[in-house]
Amino acid sequence: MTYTKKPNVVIMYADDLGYGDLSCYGATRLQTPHLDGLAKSGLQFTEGYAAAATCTPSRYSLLTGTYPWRNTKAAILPGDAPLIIEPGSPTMPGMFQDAGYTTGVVGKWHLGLGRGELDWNKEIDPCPLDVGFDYSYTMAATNDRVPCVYVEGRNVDGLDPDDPIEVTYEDRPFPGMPTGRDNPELLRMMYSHGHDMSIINGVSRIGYMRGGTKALWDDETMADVFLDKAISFVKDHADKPFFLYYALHQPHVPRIPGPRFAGKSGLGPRGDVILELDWCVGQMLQCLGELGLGEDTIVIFSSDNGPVLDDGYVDQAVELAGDHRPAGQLRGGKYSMYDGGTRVPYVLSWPGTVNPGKSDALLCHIDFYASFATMLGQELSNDAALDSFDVLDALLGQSKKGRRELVTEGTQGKLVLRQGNTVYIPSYPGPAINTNVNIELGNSPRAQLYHLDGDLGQQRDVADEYPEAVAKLSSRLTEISKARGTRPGI
Ligand code: NG6
Ligand code: CA
Repeated sequence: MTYTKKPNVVIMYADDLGYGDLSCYGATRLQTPHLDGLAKSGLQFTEGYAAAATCTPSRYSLLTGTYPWRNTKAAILPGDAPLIIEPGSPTMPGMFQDAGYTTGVVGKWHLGLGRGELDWNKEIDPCPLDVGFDYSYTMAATNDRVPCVYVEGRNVDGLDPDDPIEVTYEDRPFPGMPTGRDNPELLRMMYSHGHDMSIINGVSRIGYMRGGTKALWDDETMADVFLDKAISFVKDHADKPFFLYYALHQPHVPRIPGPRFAGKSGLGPRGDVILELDWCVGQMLQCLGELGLGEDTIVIFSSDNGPVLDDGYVDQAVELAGDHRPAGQLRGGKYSMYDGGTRVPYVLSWPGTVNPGKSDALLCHIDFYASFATMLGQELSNDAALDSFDVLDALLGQSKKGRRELVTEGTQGKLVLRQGNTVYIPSYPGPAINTNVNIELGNSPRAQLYHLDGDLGQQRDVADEYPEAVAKLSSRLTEISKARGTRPGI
């Protein structure tokens, strides 16, 4: 199938949303009508993966089409980390630019800024504008990391030059500035692990900052701020093709919903911000509809990694979860090598072109790059998208066949190989469970093998029964990890 028109592409990307967190993926304690509607109008994938079980690596792969562990810097970054994508190197947004699109990123960035020792009071170089985006309005890292300010293009938004910002990730609090550790009486949400440094808006974060008072974000309005910027971008570029990466911050910690959603889910702040996320998606879909762009726009929704309940704040996520299972029937969650770490909600809609339905094609976010390059007739250079597969037919529902094999990453460098329905987890040192977050990580002194057919929850390790399969998968994983890339033709 060839596509003569150039559809807009909007990727809405949640932060730490699990496979079981949406009602269209089986949640019953939460209702997510806008996302359910999107899934109903498009293709709902049941075997869609993020490339990694944490944010930075996963987003790195989304934008570069390359496995994150090929770049040793692609680990959870501090808020003052340098940009880990080389300016001028091939990226998916850059490919969209080459195809004549205007490109934008709004929301969570977490891929680093500058070249190190960044002065937040000067022009930020490099930034998203140097790796394929025409427009950017982001938070530098995460909502639990300083600096708690928005960055528009090369500048901190709303910064008063007379009140410069200072940021450090060394264990060096600014004299006289309160911290969660020393001033718990100032906190409106207590930390449970980590997150005991600078206090911003009554919430202690990771890292220390001082100054920039007028530029500080307000957690309650963050959803509205990002939504407004995302909608303005769409409106401003409605008359020609655009690519928007709308990286929503929910339901990452600290979970602080706007007043309309506070207390509405019955599951505490984590549930409330999922309702808020769903509403934001609904607003974006409504905007596209009102502009008459419905049939001209591919809308994708997914999440950067699996779910976690207690990720460092006492917000009752564990106590109020009841029988809600954020990873659905999958084992593990965020940080985990089990499927709960990387298998995520994954929906694509293109009304009028893609027939609604469900698909169990094996897909990964890493594949958008090569797939959309094919859709747009863009050639990929030899150093681009090193692990991205053209699965366009599966993405658009023309085929049920996606990838045959996929490598996912738990925490840094801990790789898992899925081939067909078989999952191989090598032996890795380390604790079986991260007791802070209470998630099974998948570390074991012995290699593990699971057949997902009939064992979706990875409960029956069959490694002992299939030693030959284990040996083969082990050498294949070594081969993949030593190769320059896996994309056919490179
Ligand atoms: C961890 C943080 C966690 C979260 C995560 C990044 C602690 C104890 N934990 O180091 O709260 O911020 O990093 O999440 O500090 S991610 O979704 O961006 O990968
Ligand atoms: Ca995340």
